[in-house]
Amino acid sequence: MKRLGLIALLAAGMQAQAQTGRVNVIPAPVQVQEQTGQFTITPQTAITADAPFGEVAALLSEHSGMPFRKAGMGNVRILREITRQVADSAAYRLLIGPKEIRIYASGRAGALHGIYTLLQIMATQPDPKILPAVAISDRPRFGYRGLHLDVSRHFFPLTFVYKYIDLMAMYKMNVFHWHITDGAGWRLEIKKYPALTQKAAWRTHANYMEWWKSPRHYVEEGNPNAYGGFYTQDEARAVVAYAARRGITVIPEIEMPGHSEEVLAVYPHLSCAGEPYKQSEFCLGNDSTFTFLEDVLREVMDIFPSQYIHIGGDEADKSAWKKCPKCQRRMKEHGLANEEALQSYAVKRMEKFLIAHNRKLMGWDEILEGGLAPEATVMSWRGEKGGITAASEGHDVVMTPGGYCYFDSYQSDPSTEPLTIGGYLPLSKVYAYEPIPAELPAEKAHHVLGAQANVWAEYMPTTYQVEYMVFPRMIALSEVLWSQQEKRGWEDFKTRLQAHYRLLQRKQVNYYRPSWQLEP
Ligand code: TNX
Repeated sequence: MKRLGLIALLAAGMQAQAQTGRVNVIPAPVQVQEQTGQFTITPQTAITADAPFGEVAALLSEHSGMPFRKAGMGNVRILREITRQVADSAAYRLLIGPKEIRIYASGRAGALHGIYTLLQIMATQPDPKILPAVAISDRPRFGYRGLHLDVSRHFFPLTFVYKYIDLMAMYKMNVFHWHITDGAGWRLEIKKYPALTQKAAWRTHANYMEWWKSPRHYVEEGNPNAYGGFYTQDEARAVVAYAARRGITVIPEIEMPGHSEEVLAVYPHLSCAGEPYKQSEFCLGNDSTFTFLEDVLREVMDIFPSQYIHIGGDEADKSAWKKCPKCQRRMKEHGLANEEALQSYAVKRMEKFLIAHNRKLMGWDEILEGGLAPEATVMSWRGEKGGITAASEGHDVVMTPGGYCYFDSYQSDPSTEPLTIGGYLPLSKVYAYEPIPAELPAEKAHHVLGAQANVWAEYMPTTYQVEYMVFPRMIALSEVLWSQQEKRGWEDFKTRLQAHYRLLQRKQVNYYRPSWQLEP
């Protein structure tokens, strides 16, 4: 009996040992030293923090269930340390030992990154209460690590926006680009222009692909056949605060001059023809257009404290301006040689307005055409060319080239996948992306702030589908953007990723399960 008891005890010990897996952090930290031993979370485990990190500690407590003790000793400690190792305010050190967990950071961003690494280790372990001992030192490579969401083509509820932000934070993504307006529906309450949400947010078909082929009709909110929705200003403010608490900046995008059918449907006097459904672009010869846009941006800036305001600028069809006497008059008046120059005039005018309000303009790479606004930041989406040009001219750039960053494309053999807009972007290709183009002179490389994946929702009618398209590709992008180049390795990433499927399952994410045999 006695011997059996000993064997049982040994077996139990071995089992506990076997339950501790490897440390599988994504994005890969600068340094990971795995050690022997483990930390076991018990009901006695508690968090304490140096004064500047009280809020970070509260967040860790909310996500982990471990209590936060404002005064007194806890064995999970978030400490302010100003040494060379964590001089960068986004850097941190995380030490998991048998008796204590310690996070060191010099700034709030670093402390947040530390707690997310800890939460990730918990969520990827077989038993989230038994953590392997480890010493991690870490800091980011790029300062802009973005993910976008189109809520116009299909509307996604607030609860999903929160989930999206939570998942971004888990992978240290730090910019949420919220595409809140487009031809398929306006999604933000604007007090001065109520028709934008009483009508331009509601259309006749739930499915975008059916709707855009039919005469484009918007209906009043409350119509029994209306599909759509919008966020109130209070809701958008709550999203901004929720994201900020997790280290994420929300950049709003208000589309202009193109992709604006929904506005012109309810305020037709802002189009060249003065009629709805005739064109997608604002009339740029009309002063009311600028009044409208400035009024809208004033309310937008009041909600979103981000340094950048994204004004779109993509895919404007210039033919209506060619036929419009007001646009032609404006061109003459300002010596603008063609319609591209007219668009450039409008973008520069918006930039002046934003700068006067202490903000910066960001736009899609079409804003290069006809001359870039003096301080604009360019989002390079039609390949890397626009980004290279802008950075060479000394402008800041965010890379989002379609071939690497468009998560609306197929991630596997199309015959086995739900319908998408097209293109092929397997996980391995996202992982292979290098945001600094080889052609860019080295002394201009600092203009590449980072990169972003775009999630256009034409073919994503549900949040379930959005999750499927974003995961695990966003996880690969997070490593591209955060990890030092020499720390990146596809085989090692794939091994670590296996443990992250556990995290995605625990968070009820509908991710795509890659079939490695099919991957090139
Ligand atoms: C181009 S990317 C667009 C979007 C579409 C997307 C589909 C960009 C600036 N404009 O309006 O949704 O392609 O991939």
